[in-house]
Amino acid sequence: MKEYFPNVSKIQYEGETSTNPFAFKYFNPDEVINGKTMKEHLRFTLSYWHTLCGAGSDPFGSGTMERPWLDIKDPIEFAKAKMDACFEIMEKLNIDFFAFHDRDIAPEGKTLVETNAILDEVVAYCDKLMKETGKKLLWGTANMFSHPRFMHGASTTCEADIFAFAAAQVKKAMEVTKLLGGENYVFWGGREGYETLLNTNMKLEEENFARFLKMAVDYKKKIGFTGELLIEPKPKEPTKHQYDTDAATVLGFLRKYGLEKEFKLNIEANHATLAGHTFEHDVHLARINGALGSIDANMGDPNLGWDTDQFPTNIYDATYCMYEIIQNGGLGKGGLNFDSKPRRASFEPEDIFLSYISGMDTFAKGFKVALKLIEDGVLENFKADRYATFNEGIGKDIVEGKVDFETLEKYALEHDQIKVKSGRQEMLESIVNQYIFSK
Ligand code: XLS
Ligand code: CA
Ligand code: CA
Repeated sequence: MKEYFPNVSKIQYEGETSTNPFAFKYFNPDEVINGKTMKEHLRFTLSYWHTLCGAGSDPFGSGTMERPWLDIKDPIEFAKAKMDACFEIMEKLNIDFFAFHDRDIAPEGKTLVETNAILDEVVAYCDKLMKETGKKLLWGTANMFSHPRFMHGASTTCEADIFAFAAAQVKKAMEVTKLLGGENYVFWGGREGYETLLNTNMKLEEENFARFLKMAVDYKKKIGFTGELLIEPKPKEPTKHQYDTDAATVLGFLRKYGLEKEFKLNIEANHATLAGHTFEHDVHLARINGALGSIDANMGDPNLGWDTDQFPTNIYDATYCMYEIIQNGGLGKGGLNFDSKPRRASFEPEDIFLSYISGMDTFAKGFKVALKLIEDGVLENFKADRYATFNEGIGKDIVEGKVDFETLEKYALEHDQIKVKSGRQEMLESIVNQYIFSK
């Protein structure tokens, strides 16, 4: 097989004193922690769309990315070359999983029949490489946002024929995901939203969205796909109002339509922050509702109001995210998918590797910090003490549902000289810093 990145050899762990940019400083894949290797804990995943398809274009300029397969003219050969490159990158970075949209791995043909045939050919090639290398598919999904036919949405479109087309596309994408042993199937509502109520029947769109998801659940069961179905919230971009705004909105929607047992959430950092939350807020909310499925690991830029999908280098975000994942008992079938892309000016092939190294090291370090914080119980002990009044007396009665407003009024009239305690936020932040700074 052709080597696409001859200048980069397999990335090794050299430890935090290393000055080699092409080495891991914190991610030591085979280091065993609590009975599992770091690699098993973190389940790092390559995002096919950014890594193999991202051209580096933006609204002001064309693509910049130098990629060694760009001169291949035949569309199928082009697709297979990208697949080869994908496996080379995973091998060199010690990444076990990848994730894709149907249209990332194979181009569309002139008809849906032709498109499906092209997809089958590339999937067969992918299957062969997976069997040879042991690499795994974290999730598959359908791209129902790039093609102009989806300008009004896919399952929330105003055109019934488009709804049917979208259903056919998801059906096929689920089959392909199952064939490749995918551990999850993701729904990100690309154009499932709207721009103006002047032309939108939101009630019908929302109901159709639920109908679509129900059909997906039925089909999953019919074909015996045992992976997890995940919904990925995002508040805006491309549409002004995306229906899957954030974790809370999606959980409410799923409950309204009786779908809450069928779906978990794929939480993306940059989407949580665009929704006005912290990353850890949405991860935490998913966890305490038993719905934490997987993570799209990236970060936005607080100075830019859009989905910049940067490789995650923020140690606080990584630590707080890993804190939730550890408390969740891991991610199960989920993983840490780098839905991240190098900046437009980081255009050389080597930048792919440098970007992944930065993200992987950040999460590896965040994992260790979070684990230590949990083992030492610093934050959880503080929280337990902060809420201790609910463990006894009137607090216990409240929690156990033994009191009503009248009982509580009687109690309050007799206990109205109350002393409350400080929340100690700065102290806790300083403790977290200490755990991050100390070796
Ligand atoms: C776009 C989303 C998308 C999903 C998969 O903003 O992040 O890439 O992860 O469709
Ligand atoms: Ca994403
Ligand atoms: Ca994104």
